Amino acid sequence: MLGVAYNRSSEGLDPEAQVLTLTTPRHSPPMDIRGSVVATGCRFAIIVSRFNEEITSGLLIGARAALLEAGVRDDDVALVHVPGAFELPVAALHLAETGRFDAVICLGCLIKGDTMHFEYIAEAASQGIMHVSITTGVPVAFGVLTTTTEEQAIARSAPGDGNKGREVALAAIEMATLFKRLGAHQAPAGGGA
Ligand code: INI
Repeated sequence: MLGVAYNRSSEGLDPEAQVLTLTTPRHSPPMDIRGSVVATGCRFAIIVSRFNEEITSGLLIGARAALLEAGVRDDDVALVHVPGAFELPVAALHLAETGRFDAVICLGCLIKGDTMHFEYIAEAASQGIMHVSITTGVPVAFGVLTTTTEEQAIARSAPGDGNKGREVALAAIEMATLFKRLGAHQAPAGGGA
C-alpha cells in the first residue's frame, strides 16, 4: 500500500509517482486544506448593531440568506442585538467564549460625519473584533460598513452579491468549516454543547 495515499490525479495513481514514493518515504503529501460552502451542523452567532438600523437590517438579511443557502439550520443561528458598532467586540468576546459557536458574524454601519467620532468607533470595532478572533481562536467576521456617504451604505446593504452581510457570512462559513477540517475547533470549557 505504500505510496497509494498520495500522488493521486484525476487520471488515478501515477505509477512513476508510486516508484518515487517507495524510494523516498520521507516525502509527505502537500497539504491543501480549505473550507467548504456547505456548513450544515455548524453553529453561528450574528451580532447586529441597532445604530443605522435601516442599513444593518439589510446586512442581516444578506447574512441570514447566505447561512441558509449553506445548509445552516435556523436553530443553529443565534441573533444578538447591540446598540452600536462600538459594542460589537465585547459582545463577540462573550459569545466566542461560550464555545458554542463555530463562528461569529458582526454587522454594523458607520457613516462618516463631520467629527472624529467615526474614526474612533471604526478603529475600536475593527481592532476589537480582530483581537477577539485571535485571542479566542473563533473566527469573527467583520461586517461593519465604513462609508463616507449614506448612498454607499445603502448600496452595500441592498440585496445581491454586493451585500456586505452576505459577503462576511460567506467568509464565516469558509472559516468555520476550515477549522472543523483542520481539527482546530476547540471544545468549550466545561464540556458544554
Ligand atoms: N454607532 C454605529 O454603529 N454607527 C455610527 O455611525 C455611530 N455614530 O455615528 O455615532 C455609532 N455610535 C454609537 C457607538 O457605536 C456606541 O454605541 C456608543 O458610543 C455607546 O458606546
